[in-house]
Amino acid sequence: MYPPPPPAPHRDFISVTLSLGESYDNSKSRRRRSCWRKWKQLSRLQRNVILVLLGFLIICGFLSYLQAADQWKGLSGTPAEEQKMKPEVVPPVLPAPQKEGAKPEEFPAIVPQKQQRHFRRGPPHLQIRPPNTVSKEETQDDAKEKETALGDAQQEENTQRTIISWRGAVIEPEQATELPSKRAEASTKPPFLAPRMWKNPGPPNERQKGVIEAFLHAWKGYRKFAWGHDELKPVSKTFSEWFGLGLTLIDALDTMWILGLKKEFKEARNWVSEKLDFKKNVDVNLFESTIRILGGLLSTYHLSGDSLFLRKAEDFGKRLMPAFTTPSKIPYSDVNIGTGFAHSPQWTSDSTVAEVTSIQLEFRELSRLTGNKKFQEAVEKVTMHIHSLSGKKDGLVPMFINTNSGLFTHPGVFTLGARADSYYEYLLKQWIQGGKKETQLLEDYVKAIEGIKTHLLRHSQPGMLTFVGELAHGRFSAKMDHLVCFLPGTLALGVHHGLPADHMNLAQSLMETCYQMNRQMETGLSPEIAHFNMYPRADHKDVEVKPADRHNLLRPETVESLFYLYRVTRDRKYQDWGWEILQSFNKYTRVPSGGYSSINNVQNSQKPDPRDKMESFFLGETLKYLYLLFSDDMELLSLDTCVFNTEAHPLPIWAPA
Ligand code: DMJ
Repeated sequence: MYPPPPPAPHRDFISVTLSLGESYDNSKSRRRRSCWRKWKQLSRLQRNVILVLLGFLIICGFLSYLQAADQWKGLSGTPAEEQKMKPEVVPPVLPAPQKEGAKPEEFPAIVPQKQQRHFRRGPPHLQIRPPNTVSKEETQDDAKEKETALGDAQQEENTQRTIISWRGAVIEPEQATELPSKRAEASTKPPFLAPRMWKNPGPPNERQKGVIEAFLHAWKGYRKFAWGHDELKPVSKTFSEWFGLGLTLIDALDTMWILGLKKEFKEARNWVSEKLDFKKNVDVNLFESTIRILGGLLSTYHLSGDSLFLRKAEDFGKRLMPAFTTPSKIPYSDVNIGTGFAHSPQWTSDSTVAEVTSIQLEFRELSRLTGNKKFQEAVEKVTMHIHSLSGKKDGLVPMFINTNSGLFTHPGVFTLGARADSYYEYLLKQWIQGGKKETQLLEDYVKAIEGIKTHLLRHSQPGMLTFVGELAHGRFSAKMDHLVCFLPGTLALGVHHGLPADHMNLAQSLMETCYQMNRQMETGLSPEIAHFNMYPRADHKDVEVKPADRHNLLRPETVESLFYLYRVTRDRKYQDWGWEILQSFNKYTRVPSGGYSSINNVQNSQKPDPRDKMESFFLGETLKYLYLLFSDDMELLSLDTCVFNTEAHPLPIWAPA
């Protein structure tokens, strides 16, 4: 046999036992079975102890579930899961909308909400969400919310706009598409008071038509030779600049609205929309720009409902705020609206008392409309400060105040004319604006009127005209600025709002005097300053004028007071006096090519000598008051719903009595 076959290799075997039909089973049933086996192996005692423990744990769990559910309900009224999903609350940017007539101290304070705590478990770093992601998400959500809010606000505002009509004509929504600042809008809608302040009047009467004709003549000159500039120089057919902000145009906006000059208003509105830019390196006088520009924009907003004017007013108001950054908080006289640099005049660190106390109506209203309290706070600090300041004489204030020390300077000189006049006017008007609640303003006003009676009131010879003179270090001067002729109107306004009847007697006597200051001049127009004759002399008249004071700047004060006197007494003589004055303006100050000019000599009807300047207040105030004086409609800008600022711009009374 061939060699034998090699031995079979040695093989190792692993024995694997497969139990067929019985696979690896970790199923619940198997686990249950083995648990059951173990349970069975326990003694009876062990089993009972476990059962008791289990029962106890179940009861505890159920009770704590009930308690937690109650707490969640109490907190949110929403299920706990929903509560977890809520985004974090963002602190409010502005206070909630204010109620009309709310006192400043009643305004809700801005209380930033506490950041919610995170109750997630884990190491601290896990609790901090990545800032980018969070802010992005939140910003998007916020943006969406704001968009919706703005949309709603705009829709509602548009609805309101369609209610406002121009003498019956519905205002086109496209005239008023711009919104006030997003900040103001997103959190509080401006309380829109035009419907209360402004009701469409009937057609103008003959005298009112005379005013419209005068306005259109003045506007013709401004439009042709000075469009978009501050003042018309009607004789030289050019313009002059003061602030470079279209002063006459802004001052005249609400007059055009009131006179029903739709075409002119629309054209001026377009200029404001397209050309008026406050981003300008220019110094403005705080007082003059507040009463004319801020006041003009605010009242035009109220009359027209066009939020363009509110947006502009807010922008301008913010640019004026640096004026208040003085050590005493008494504002500087001037501020650069482009750079924010505020300062006193070069020769002094004083401000004028009338100037720092006659910006309150406008700033307070701006705060009410925008929800931004800083405007109101700044001006009310000034009011409070002057209220408690020593150096007054029975309520009469000196003319200057220092911006560093906050003290009156040049004490001992008292006048109702330039540099002090509108201090008295704004005491009363703020009291009216605020709904007659700020009694300290009223007290200061009433006290001052008593001070006037005691120290400044005299009678002239031979006509016994009552006039308001001046006091300088105990010496009386029989000098009265035409500016003082605001006083009869202010006194009458006070009486209309419930002040003592003897104020009305004084108002009527002073009104007569102011009329005579016009009447006794050859031109029928008042000089800038009059001197009264106090001693009986055969060849002397009651009113005398010095050569340096014979000019007339087309000022409004006499016709302003005539308006109030007529509203309060309904005595037609006041309308007639106003009509005479309008005739005189037409005869001696009208420039044929367009516009009216201030004149140098009210005592020479042959040669009144034009000064070649039409002040913005001729359109803002003088013609407006004449138009209102000639109206028999007491509801036309009623004294019960609005208060005129010192530049004749009507602002709403917050809570009429
Ligand atoms: C206007 O600017 C205001 O009426 C101000 O109060 C005084 N001066 C002029 C008008 O005369």
